[in-house]
Amino acid sequence: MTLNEVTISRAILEEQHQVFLDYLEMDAAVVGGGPSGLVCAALLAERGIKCALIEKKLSVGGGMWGGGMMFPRIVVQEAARRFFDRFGITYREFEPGYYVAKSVEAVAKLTAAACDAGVEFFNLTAVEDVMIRGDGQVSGLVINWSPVDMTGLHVDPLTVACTCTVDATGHDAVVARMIERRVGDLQVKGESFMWAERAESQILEHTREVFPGLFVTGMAANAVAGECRMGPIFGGMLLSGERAADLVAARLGR
Ligand code: 48F
Repeated sequence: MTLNEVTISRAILEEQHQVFLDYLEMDAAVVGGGPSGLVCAALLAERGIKCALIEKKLSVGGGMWGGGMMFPRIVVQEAARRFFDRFGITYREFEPGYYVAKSVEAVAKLTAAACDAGVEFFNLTAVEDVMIRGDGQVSGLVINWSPVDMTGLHVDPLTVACTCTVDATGHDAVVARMIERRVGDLQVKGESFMWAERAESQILEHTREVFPGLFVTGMAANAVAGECRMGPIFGGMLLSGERAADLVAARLGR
């Protein structure tokens, strides 16, 4: 066999073109591939829900790679240890109730779980706006290539339709803020000071549908609520991703 460069190009273009066409309409779009988004997308796809994860960076993983202050270790508490077991993430008990794992392994295993479940990944793709029509629901996302966004090129975007959208964009709550700017009834209060116990215990309450068709998870949920931040303890992110998946599935009747 002699390798043909054009065949390689054709394989990539035809395959991704078909996938893109297929995902112009989907059940759920998760915006942001940090820990909460990865868990949410994986658990949605596991239920057979057609779900895409849209990530503006080259790689998914968000703030998990860096552990705490670039020491590549993360901690979860007892309430979330089951996620380490479920996703096959190696860990050790540091003190009763505190479990420590490698951040790189955690990202890799969550990503692998999402792949295995059937999540379709659109990386290097930035969500720059939402579609809201007469029914007042978020019914689609306006997307563009991240390099277009980063370089400020004047290139019009494309739009995908989704029944449910999950804002998993972390501390900036990017999607919620897009709506806040133009619609009065959604307020993004912004995250509050570091207080791990409070932030972790409140996050499930803040993980909810904040606007018709828009759910928030992870730090985006705490940011919308004006809740505290928690630093490199990640149990709340995993639990929140699971809660968001439950809420979206219920909305979709699945
Ligand atoms: O920040 P991030 O990891 O979100 P998270 O799941 O987890 C927070 C933790 O990492 C940590 C913490 C808790 O322990 O405090 O910070 O809430 O990941 C958010 C992802 O969203 C992407 C961004 O690149 C990152 O990977 N993102 C942000 N804006 C957009 C986006 C956008 N407009 N379009 C697509 N992706």
